[in-house]
Amino acid sequence: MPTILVTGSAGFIGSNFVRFVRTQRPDWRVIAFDALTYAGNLENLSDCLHDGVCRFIRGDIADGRALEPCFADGLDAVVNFAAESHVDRSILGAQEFVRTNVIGLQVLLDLARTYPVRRFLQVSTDEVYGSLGSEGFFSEETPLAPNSPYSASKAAADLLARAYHKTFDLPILVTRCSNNYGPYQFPEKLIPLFVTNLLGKQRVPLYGDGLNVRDWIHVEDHCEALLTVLEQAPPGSTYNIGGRRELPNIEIARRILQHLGHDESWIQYVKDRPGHDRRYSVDIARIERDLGWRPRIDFEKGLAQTIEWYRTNEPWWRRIKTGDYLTYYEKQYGRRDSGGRTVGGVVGADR
Ligand code: NAD
Ligand code: TDX
Repeated sequence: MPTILVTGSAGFIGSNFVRFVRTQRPDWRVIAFDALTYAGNLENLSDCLHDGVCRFIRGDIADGRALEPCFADGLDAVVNFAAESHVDRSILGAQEFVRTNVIGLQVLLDLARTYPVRRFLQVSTDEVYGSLGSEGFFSEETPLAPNSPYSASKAAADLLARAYHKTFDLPILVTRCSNNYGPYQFPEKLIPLFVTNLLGKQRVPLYGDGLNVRDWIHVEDHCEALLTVLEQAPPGSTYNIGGRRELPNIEIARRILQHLGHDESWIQYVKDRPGHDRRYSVDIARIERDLGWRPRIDFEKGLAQTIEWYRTNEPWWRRIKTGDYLTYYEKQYGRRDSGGRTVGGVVGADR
């Protein structure tokens, strides 16, 4: 029975991936590891922790002592989602981005040298390629040219992963995905921020001229692509993942406004993000050709379902907006956070 370590498992994509693996590969043991930073919310995994499939460990990936017992028990695969992931926060301060996204990965990679694993998947982003004008797209051969402290830290991680494959023959896989949307996304990112603001009768802040373009993919399509790469891709390979659905931000805003019955007076144009990448567009020919994966979820349907998910799950995002979610772990499991980021503790079934 394979055992898989999923780091960053209480965040948006990590928690969706744990849920996806649980349904698609019910015989796998899942160790869900997460520091529970502001972006981590154990509520995202609440339906996964009591069925005997998944075990949760609170810990920091930059702390080898917290991670070592997981590796020492024997792992088949590691999927690393753990990261500081919000571009705007990286502009306010880059230190945590370097610590988690670069040093955290180095700690994980060194443990994978000491305790070999069959597969190590580093979840990266299309932002490492930088920005495009109105023409062209990113292929896996496009040179890395990151523009934000966030994307620079992710690019550094990609290069470190590559070096550990070349130097130590570690079975590294790297995926670079475009912008995700779907349930459980932290409401500081574009789509959940706009939806929850409007549900709370607040206007939506659109940066600059609103014409920056992103390539959108539903998180479930991303999870399916990740599982495909994990199981089928040759070690040392890199795959782009995307939704083939480019839209300027103003169009995202319009669709959300329309769905929720508001007009464009609810848009508030605000100062642009410094270094704001103009356009991302991901060429996914390699994963389609080599591994037979393609995105399946229609954007209009996926967006409508996502907006309805936020409407139905108002208590979930209200607890985030008020800060109550930060005490969920302690309330559920009676453990005290000493203020450090390496509080140990295991909850859920021990398999
Ligand atoms: P997220 O911010 O929602 O979740 C990140 C998780 O990592 C949180 O649960 C947080 O607690 C955890 N974490 C942070 N620092 C940690 C540390 N030091 N040790 C252990 N856990 C830590 O992010 P997300 O949107 O789910 O993104 C997951 C990954 O996918 C990231 O690596 C991101 O770069 C990448 N990615 C995201 C997108 C997107 O559109 N959201 C697109 C492409 C790639
Ligand atoms: O309030 C806002 N107003 C606005 O106009 C916010 C939060 C964003 N925007 C714009 C900036 C971007 O052009 O919307 C676009 C999307 O912004 P984010 O949701 O912050 O995502 P982005 O910066 O594109 O990065 C995301 O996709 C790639 C994730 O946060 C990254 O983790 C991932 O790697």
